[in-house]
This record gives sequence, structure tokens and C-alpha cells, in this order.
Amino acid sequence: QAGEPEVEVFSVPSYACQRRTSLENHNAPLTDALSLLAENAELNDEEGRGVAFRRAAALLKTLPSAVMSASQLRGLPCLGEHSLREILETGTSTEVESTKGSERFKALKVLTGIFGVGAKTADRWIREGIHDLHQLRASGQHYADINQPVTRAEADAIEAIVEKAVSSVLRGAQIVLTGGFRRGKPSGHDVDFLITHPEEGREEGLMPKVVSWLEKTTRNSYLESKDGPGRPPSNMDRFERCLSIFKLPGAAETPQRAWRAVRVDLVVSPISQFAFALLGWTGSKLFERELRRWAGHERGMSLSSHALYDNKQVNEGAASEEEIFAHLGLEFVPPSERNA
Ligand code: 8DG
Ligand code: MN
Ligand code: MN
Repeated sequence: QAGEPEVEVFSVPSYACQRRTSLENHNAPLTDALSLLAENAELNDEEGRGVAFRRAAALLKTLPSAVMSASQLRGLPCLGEHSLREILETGTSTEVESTKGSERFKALKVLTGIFGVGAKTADRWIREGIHDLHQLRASGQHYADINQPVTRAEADAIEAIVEKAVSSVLRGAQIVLTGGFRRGKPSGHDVDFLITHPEEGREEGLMPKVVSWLEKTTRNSYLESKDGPGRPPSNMDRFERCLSIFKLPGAAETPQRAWRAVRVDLVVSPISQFAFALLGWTGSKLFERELRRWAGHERGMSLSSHALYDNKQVNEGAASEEEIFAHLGLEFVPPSERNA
């Protein structure tokens, strides 16, 4: 028809694990708005709403160009109920604007921006009338570092230390950088490592040894380990895991010291489960969630960071991530395309 501009109607597979999502995002204004709504839902313990917003954002991140009109999204999964149309038409939405202006959201953001403070602690402080750093200081609470992103160069420096620790306590043990940095992100909220040994069983008991090596040898760069009795074990898996805090030179909130704290996630896996652990700890969180949903809903299988079981509870072994994707009937998606 004359005069009608041609608009591309996007067509996208439903599951994020069927798609490639690089760090290049053509719809940042939309995904930023949806991520803000997701964050607000998560900070308020509304997991279902959070996931719905994360899914919608992930879908837009995968599109090859900017969305110009809602009609281009016709028939796409999980875009119906949200403020998307309003954002497309007006550049923002009433929900996004009211969230941004909300005192509770602002307080949750500021307080969870403190190192080691999660939604639960922030919520308790808010109920005690603490909404910002000034009030927190006045309340006499122990004052922590502000979260600052970790750069790739800092991650590399920490990798060298962890590498040294691991090979010093067990010859032949290997480490792999996982998480966001393996997906090519230039910065992250922490640094994630997976540790293994090519001989099954040799990795047993490795974590305490690595941690004591770090404590003894690297006083200047190692602060503490957050595992042990104080920290409930993860309900997601049974790996030896340790949340460590490293010291890096840089501006800290407390003027008396010249370093800041950086979170490091250490996980030990036996070589027989290594491919599953690698896939499970590389992320993104939404990509992982979608992989498990695909496995369950579309294949009748069950995927974890340890194993893949088919519908007869038979363990499908795998020596590589490629094999796991093949077992799941999915095309292989490299780490750099898992930024859903
Ligand atoms: P960022 O740190 O750069 O902000 O992003 P990220 O590296 O993608 O996120 P992350 O919070 O460090 O998590 C990395 C992956 O690890 C993610 O896919 C989820 C996974 N993961 C946890 N906790 C646990 C757990 O307890 N068990 C298992 N199996 N996986 C986990 O974060
Ligand atoms: Mn990470
Ligand atoms: Mn992590």
C-alpha cells in the first residue's frame, strides 16, 4: 500500500536459550525501563513479577534493531501485560515514573548498594526509619563499602592470585573464570571462578585448603571468607562454594583505609560434573532459568549444575557444554551470546 512505511514484524523463539543474546542491545531505553520494574519487584520480594519483567527485557535484548511501534511485537511471548506499549508511545510509563519517584524504591536502591546488604536487611532498616546513608551512619550501624563494579582488569588480577592459590595447594588443579566475565561483560558485581582437577576425586576437600592458603599467603589482597557456620548452605546445589572478599586498591568509603572490598565466588566441582557446573555458573541468571524451563517443559528432563536427567531418571553424562545443548535438543549458544 502506498504511504504505509514498511515495518519489520519481529519473530523470536519463546525461550531465551533458543536465542542468541550478545551485549549489543538495540533497545536499551525499553530494557532499562523493564529492568527497573524487575528490580523493584525483586526488591519487594515479588519474584513472579520480577521474572515476567526480566523475560520481557531479555526478549527485547535479542532483537536485531530498535522497536519503533508495538505492532512489530505482535504475537511475541511475554510482552502483553506490561507498560511496554505506553513506553513505546510516550517514551516512559506511569509505572516506571512512579517507581523511580518512590521513596521506598530510592531507599532500597541506596541501602542495597552497600556491600553485602540485600533486600531483607534494607527492608528492616527502612522499617526502622533508615532511608539513606546519613541516617544509617547516625543509627550507629556498622558502615560498609559502597558497591562498585569490578573491572575486567581487576578480575584478571584476582584470577592470577586464585590460580596461584589453587595450583599451590593441589598440583594440576585448574580454574576457569565463569559468570559475567566469561560472557564478555566489561564489568561485574563480583568475580566467579570454577575450580576442578582432571582426576576425579582429587578435588575433594580443596576449598578449605585454598581458603587457608589465601588467608596465610595473601594478607594484602585477601580479606575474609564468608562461608562456614554463619552462612546457610545454598539450596541450589551441593558444590563446595565459598563467597570470599578480596581487597583491591581503590577509594573506600572509610577514609582510614586505602582499599576496597571485592566479592569473589569460588566453586569446586568434580571433573565428572564440570560441564554442568560450567554451564550453570556462566549465566546469565535468566538464561539459566530458561534452560531449566526448556529442559523441564519441552523435554521432560531435569537440568542442574550437577547433571541432566531424562524422563526415565537416566543421567545423561556430558564432557562439554556442547554435549549438554545437544542432549537438550538445542543449538549451541556460546557464552558471549548468553547475555539474556
Ligand atoms: P555480575 O556478577 O557480573 O553482576 O553477573 P553474573 O556473573 O552473571 O551473576 P552472578 O550473580 O555472579 O551469577 C553467576 C551465575 O551463577 C548465575 O548464572 C547464577 C549462578 N549461581 C548463583 N548462585 C548459585 C548457586 O547457589 N548455585 C548454582 N548452581 N548457581 C548459582 O549466582
Ligand atoms: Mn558474577
Ligand atoms: Mn557470583
